[in-house]
Amino acid sequence: MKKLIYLVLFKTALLAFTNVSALADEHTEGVKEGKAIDACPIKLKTNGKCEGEECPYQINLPPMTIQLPKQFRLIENTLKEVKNLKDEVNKLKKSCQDCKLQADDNQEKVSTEFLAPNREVPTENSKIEDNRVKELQIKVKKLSASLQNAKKQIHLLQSNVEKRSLINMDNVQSYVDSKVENLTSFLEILDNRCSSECPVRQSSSAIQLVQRDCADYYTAGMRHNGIYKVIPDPKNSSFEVYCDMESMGGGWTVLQMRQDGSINFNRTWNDYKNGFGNLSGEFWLGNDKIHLLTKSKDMQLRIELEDFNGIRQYAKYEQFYVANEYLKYRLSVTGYTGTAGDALHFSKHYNHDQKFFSTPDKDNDKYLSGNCGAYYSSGWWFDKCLSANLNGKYYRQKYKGIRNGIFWGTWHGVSNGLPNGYRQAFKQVKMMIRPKVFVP
Ligand SMILES: [Ca+2]
Repeated sequence: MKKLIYLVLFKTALLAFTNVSALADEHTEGVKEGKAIDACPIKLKTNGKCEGEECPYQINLPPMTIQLPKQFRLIENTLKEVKNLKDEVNKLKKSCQDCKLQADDNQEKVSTEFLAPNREVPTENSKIEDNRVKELQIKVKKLSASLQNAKKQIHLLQSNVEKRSLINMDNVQSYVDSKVENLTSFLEILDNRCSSECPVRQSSSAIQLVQRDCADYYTAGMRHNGIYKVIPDPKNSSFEVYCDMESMGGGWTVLQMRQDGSINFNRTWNDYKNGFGNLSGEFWLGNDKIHLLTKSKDMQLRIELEDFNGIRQYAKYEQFYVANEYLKYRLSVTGYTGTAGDALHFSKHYNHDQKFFSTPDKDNDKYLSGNCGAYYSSGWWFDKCLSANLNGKYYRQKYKGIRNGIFWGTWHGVSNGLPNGYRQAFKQVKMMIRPKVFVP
């Protein structure tokens, strides 16, 4: 019964094969002839012994070629592409792995360089690394603390050095000043001793005729304004001065006069030392002469000012003295009274008292960044730089720009400023001295 079933199955398979073959033959003419040459290549034979009714059979089929539709070509190409892609992916995968290995290597190197001197025992290694990191952290903290400390020390030293240099400069300056003053007073004592003890000079009638300043002439009866010859110091030669015998009781020796701008006051140290201008017009008497006049007697100073609105005011100082050239003609001025205001002692930062004389060619001022004399085109006892300057440029009307004109910082309206940035100008300025003890 089973044999019959197998036979039917075999026949069906053979029929199916024949059908397929026929189908194939319809499409390919060339193959038809080749198939005719190999006649009946299908073989069926028994294979081994039968066991009961069941017998094994073996069927041999010839090699088979099946023509597939065109679309299968696409599948082939796709398969090729898939293969190529697979290769690419594999390559990339490998190179990625290489990269990762390299990266890991580097990381390891870096970490070992800084943290792990001992690589043999990884477990102990990490502990050692931790300790070393802690040590380093402590060291860094210590170093930063000592750096902070050093920085503080440097700042302290710097400020000390600055203080010391300032103190030293002041010390040196005051030391030199005091020495020169001692010498000056010693010379004066010698002078006085000589004039009192020297019989020749005492008997000289010429000395009694000497007028030391305009006050002496006034006392001697002279009442006219004009030029007189004075000898404030017997050791020095005589020189001419302009005497104001009419203003404010008379007896005034005039040190400076501005009235028309005819004389240029932008002058050198030597010009201010010796004096310049015209005694009957505008002039500066000269610092050496002013020194001698203020040295011979205690002098008071009177400053008279008049602006172009016809306003006249004055400033009077009870004590006025100008030191010698060695002391850079240092100004001593105190005891203000008057109407014009105390511009010589304007403020803590602008104070002309005890200041040296400066000129455009000689910087003795307190202004560290430059020369006030050059900046304000005149000689004066500049501070840093000025609240008063009677030797400034003579402007015939209010002016703009640098305040290099004749200036008096306490003049009415000066602190508020003129409209449009204009500056005050002065028509007339006069500086004159008279002995404190003078009685008109
Ligand atoms: Ca200066």
